[in-house]
This record gives sequence, structure tokens and C-alpha cells, in this order.
Amino acid sequence: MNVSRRSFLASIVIAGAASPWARARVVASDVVLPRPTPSQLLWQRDELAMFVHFGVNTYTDREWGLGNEDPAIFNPTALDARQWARSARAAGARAMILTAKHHDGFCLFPTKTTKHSVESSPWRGGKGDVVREFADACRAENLRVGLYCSPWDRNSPTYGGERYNDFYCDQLTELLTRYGDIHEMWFDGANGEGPNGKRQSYDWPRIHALVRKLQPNAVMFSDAGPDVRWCGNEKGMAGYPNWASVDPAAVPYPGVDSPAVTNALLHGDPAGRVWRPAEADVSIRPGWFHHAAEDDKVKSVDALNDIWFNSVGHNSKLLLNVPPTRKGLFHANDVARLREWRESRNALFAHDLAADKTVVWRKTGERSAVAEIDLGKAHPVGIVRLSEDIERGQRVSKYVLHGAADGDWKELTQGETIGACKLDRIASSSLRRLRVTIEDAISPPLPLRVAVYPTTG
Ligand code: FUL
Repeated sequence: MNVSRRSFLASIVIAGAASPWARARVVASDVVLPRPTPSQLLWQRDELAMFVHFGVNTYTDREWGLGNEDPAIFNPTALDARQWARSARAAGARAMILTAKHHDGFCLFPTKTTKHSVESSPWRGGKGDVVREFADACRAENLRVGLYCSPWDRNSPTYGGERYNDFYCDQLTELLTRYGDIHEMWFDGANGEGPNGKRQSYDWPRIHALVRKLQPNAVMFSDAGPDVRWCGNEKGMAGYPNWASVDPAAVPYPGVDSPAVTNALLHGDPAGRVWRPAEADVSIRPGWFHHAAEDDKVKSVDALNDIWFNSVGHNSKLLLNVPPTRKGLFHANDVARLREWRESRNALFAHDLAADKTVVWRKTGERSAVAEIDLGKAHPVGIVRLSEDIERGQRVSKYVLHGAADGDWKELTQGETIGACKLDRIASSSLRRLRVTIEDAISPPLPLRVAVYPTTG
């Protein structure tokens, strides 16, 4: 599903331009738009990452630990991070993110900062390191490695004072120097009270600078970025329209909450000067951690597909959580569902009817254009995928999709933003030609990539 740049360029012809790419370059050089860094681009092109919530909550059946859990309860009898990674890979994920520390403060890695860690547990005789096994498994399965280290810590006695920022930065330093390349550092916004009843003021500029220094290629996620923003809900549903650009002042720090903030997270801002695409996180079950009572509540393939269309299909990246059980394995129901879901997506997107067809591109004004494609013969069309060349920013703000069998054009759907990927499910009809009319854009639009998938089932 990734847009290969070479095929993207090869499949487009610009009507009436002697040297299409020379012309496109001139247009693009006129504008100053926020653009992704190479790391942000890589991050978005992965489309799907797996989230893994694991820790003392797995053993207490809680979602938020209290911070006073006995490390002795952490004892996965069959922990196999390779099984997580294989399932993630089979589901089509290209990255995986582990809760190295959740709000309870229990560290899944040995650390000099606290005794509240795997070292004090019976697992692997206190010599184990879940983060190490996780990172090794990711690399063995060709997945990029991401880590979640909760700023909120209900265990640390330093929490609520300046020393906690040192403590937290020491933990980050351990995580960012021991385990090779980290692709994504995930900072959640929850910020409650610590063991002393105090709240913490986090030194975000220092935290961000530390991550940049130790892992310059990592993207940092939080409500407030700086590289990737939260999509504004935990349902895996990005907003629409969805701009990758934002006004950084609209979400000043992680955890800030108001209707205006939610709106900014859901939709981004076409006038925003910073590139900060949305990540849509959701769990495959009701909870983030494993609870045996939810073993029959694994989301259906239809629900997961719906999430896909509303996340990846709305110019976002999907972060899907699958929680290991007390044994340290993904549950068989989740593994089976991931496989079924992948098969369903494979079927939906198996055959791009437009793969070897030419998109004829015609500028119709400073901020408008038309893309037309002839499939050669009529097919029942179920999904149209549109992509902008986001390396050069996001531009389209209004489009209409038309289709024709042999005769008249009829309107299929209308949309606003496109970005890296817009998926339109259209009522099944037999179509030979498709036309995307870009009615407005915030900057001269560039040729689109158009993929067309037949109706299945
Ligand atoms: C939130 C946390 O409070 C939840 O427990 C979970 O980790 C979710 C992904 O982020 O901020």
C-alpha cells in the first residue's frame, strides 16, 4: 500500500506540459509549506504499528496501577516477544511500541533509577529485560522499535519535584542508549498525582532535547508533538478533514484538554506552520492491558476495517494495541483476529485496477486541477485511494470524485483533505473512467496518485 516514489512519478502524465516534472518543480518552489522530515515520512508510510501494553497491571487486572504493586507479581511464565513480533508482522505492522514503564512506575527493564523493576521480580531470576527481548524480537521480524515511558509515575518518591525530571531523564537515557535505534518515543498525556499526592511539572524542553540528542532519527509522539500528534481520541479514528500541519500554540503541552484542543488534534490546521501528523491509537480490546474477562471482546474484522478507513484512510497512522496475557503471549483470539484482518485487507486491496494506467493531470487554475484515469474497461469499483506527494507538503482542501461507465459522468463522492492517503468507499458501480476534480487547495496542487480497487465479496 505504500506509495513508491518511483511508481508515483512514473504513472502520471501532465497534460500540455513539455517537461512535466520541470513544471511541477517550478510550481512547488513558489510555496512555503510545512513538510515532513525523513523520519516523519518513514513513520507515516509504515501505516500500521502495534502497541503492546504489558506490566504489573496485567497481573492485577487493572488499567492504571497504583504504584505500590509488589514486583513479585510480575512473572510471565512463557514470555515470547518473538510471538508478539510475528503476529504484528503478520498483521502488516512495520513498527511496534512497548510500555517500558506505565503510570505505576514499574520498569520492564533493569534500571539504576529505581528498584521498582523487573530486577526485583522472580521473572528470569531477576536477570530479565523485557525491553531487550522486545527490541531483539522487533529487529528479528524487521519491525521498527518504539518505546512508551510514562511521564506520570505513581511510584517514584521524587515525583512532584524538580528531582523527578532528573529521574525521568535518567530513565530515558537508559532506554535511548541501550537498545539500538529507537524509531518512536511515545509520551502519553496522563498526569495525575504521585505517591506524595503531588503533581509534576514536566520539563518538556529538556525531555525533547534529550531524545533529539540521543536518538536524532526518532519521532516523538504526544498530544503536543513535537513530531507526531495524538488524533484526539482513543478510538483509532482520525478527524476529517485532517491536516498534517498544526499551529503549535493550539496544543501547548501534553495532557492539555479543551474542546479547542480536541478540535486541533482531530483536524490539524491548514494554516499551521509545523508538520505534525496525527497518530490514531486504539486497543483491539476494550482495555489497553490484558483482562481475561475481555477475551471474547476482541474487535471484529469489520470494526478493525472501519478503524483502518478512518485512520490510515484519513491521512493518519494507526497504532493498534494488542496486550500480552499473564503468560507473556498474545492471546490466541487476538492472534487469530489479526490474521483474519490481514486477509480481509489483502482481499480489499489486492488488485489496483489503475496500477498500469496513466493518470492524466490537468491544471485548471492556480489552486485547482483535474486528474483523470481510464481503466480500459468497466469494472465494479469499491474503493478509491488518493495520495498527495506529501514530501512536498499537503495541499488539497476540496475535491469531487466522479465516475463513468461508458456514458455520463456521475458524482461518486466529495472530500476535503487527501494527504498521504484518503480512502473512499464508494457504492459499488461499474466504472471505466474516474475523475478527481480538485476544486481548492491551500497551495498549487501537485499530481495525485490514484489507486482503484474492485468490489470484493
Ligand atoms: C493513556 C494512558 O492513560 C492509558 O493507560 C494508555 O496507556 C493510553 C495509550 O494512553 O494516556
